[in-house]
Amino acid sequence: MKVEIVQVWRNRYEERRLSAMVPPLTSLHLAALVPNDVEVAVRHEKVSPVDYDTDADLVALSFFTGVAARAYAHSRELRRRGKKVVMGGPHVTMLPDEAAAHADAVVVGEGESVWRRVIEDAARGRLAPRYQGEARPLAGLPPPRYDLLEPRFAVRRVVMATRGCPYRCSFCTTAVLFPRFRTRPVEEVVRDIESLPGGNWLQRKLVWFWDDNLLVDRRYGKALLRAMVPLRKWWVTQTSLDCAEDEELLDLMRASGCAAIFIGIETLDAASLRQANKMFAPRARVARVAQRGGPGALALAAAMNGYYGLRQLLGRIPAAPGEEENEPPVPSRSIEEVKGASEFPPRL
Ligand code: B12
Ligand code: SF4
Repeated sequence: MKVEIVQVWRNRYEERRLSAMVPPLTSLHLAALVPNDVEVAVRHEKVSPVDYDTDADLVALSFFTGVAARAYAHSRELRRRGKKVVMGGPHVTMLPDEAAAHADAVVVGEGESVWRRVIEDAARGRLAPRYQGEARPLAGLPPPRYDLLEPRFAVRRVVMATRGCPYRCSFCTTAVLFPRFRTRPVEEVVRDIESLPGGNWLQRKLVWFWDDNLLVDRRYGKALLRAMVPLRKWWVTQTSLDCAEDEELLDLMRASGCAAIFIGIETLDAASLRQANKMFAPRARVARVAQRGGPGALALAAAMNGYYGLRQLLGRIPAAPGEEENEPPVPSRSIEEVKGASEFPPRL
């Protein structure tokens, strides 16, 4: 029995050839959960086209909404050649009935609780049309199969320490995909970070956390960062603005090698923020963090201005009705003030 896990992809800008910078964790993680006696391969469409004549018995397609139509087209071709196709991921979780019309089976929600069963059922020729995953505790997950990742990706050490986010911004799908906020044992995260052999200097140095809000649980975030200090890595993540006002956390971010963070500011318009249920990042807080100076402002400046080519790691939602177009996110003078005095990324 052979399983091939395919991350479906389409470049947003057809005329531009995007480099293969950083892969998602999904296929490497699902590959690690495949039983030992089953052969497994992973493929990201960004770097290798889907092989309709693959020798795999079961093809697992993972995709988000923007590429759903493409995933359905792949499925049609694969099934025409007698392959069994199972689908999962954000789009399938949100529109399972639509996806089910294009697959032999769909997995709704998180995969851990059902993925093994899917493979066993496929091996017996008895795939069920639908499997419902549960949001289970995350202790005991195996390290991702980094060894299977295509060599073209510039960043290889992709990790996830938490799942979900306790906030409920109305535009965000996180609460549907990962219904409860959960953390992994720090020692297992450190094990994953250390588990990838080889690679070039940057690939060994840089850790990319794909968490939705890595530092939102302060106690956990601090424990993780403390454990990371001796690893002497650089790391990148997404988190929410409230982290920029916790001095101890910021000190730990610097000491553990924070190279850049992505902060979703979205908008500074109060009515839009209320509509988005994102009142924890109001204009006053953004300005306060920027104007106060110190590491909080540096973290924000790092997020807004970028360092070492990691530019504009700032999430912004286009103007909502009634909101002024192109309003600068914070007084640019404040940003200019904090820029330049940066200690990010730290010199290790
Ligand atoms: C890495 C990532 C990216 C990367 C790489 C994407 C890629 N495919 O190569 C980059 C930065 C390029 C990116 C871009 C975008 N992304 Co993105 N991205 C992520 C992120 C942060 C992590 C994905 C990951 O590794 N997750 C870890 C694994 C463990 O979780 P998972 O993928 O959900 O898989 C679990 C289950 O879903 C399930 N599962 C998934 N697939 C399958 C398949 C099978 C067969 C089975 C059994 C189970 C299964 O099992 C897994 C374990 O439980 C997610 C958010 C998140 N935290 O997941 C957003 C996310 C996938 N992205 C999203 C979006 C919207 C985008 C953009 C459109 C954003 C934008 N406006 O520009 C762009 C699209 C780019 C394009 N080309 O069109 C949304 C998708 C929502 C949707 N409706 O589909 C997400 C969910 C973020 C969010 N909360 O809104 N993204
Ligand atoms: S803080 Fe970020 S991850 Fe959390 S719900 Fe809001 S947008 Fe989603």
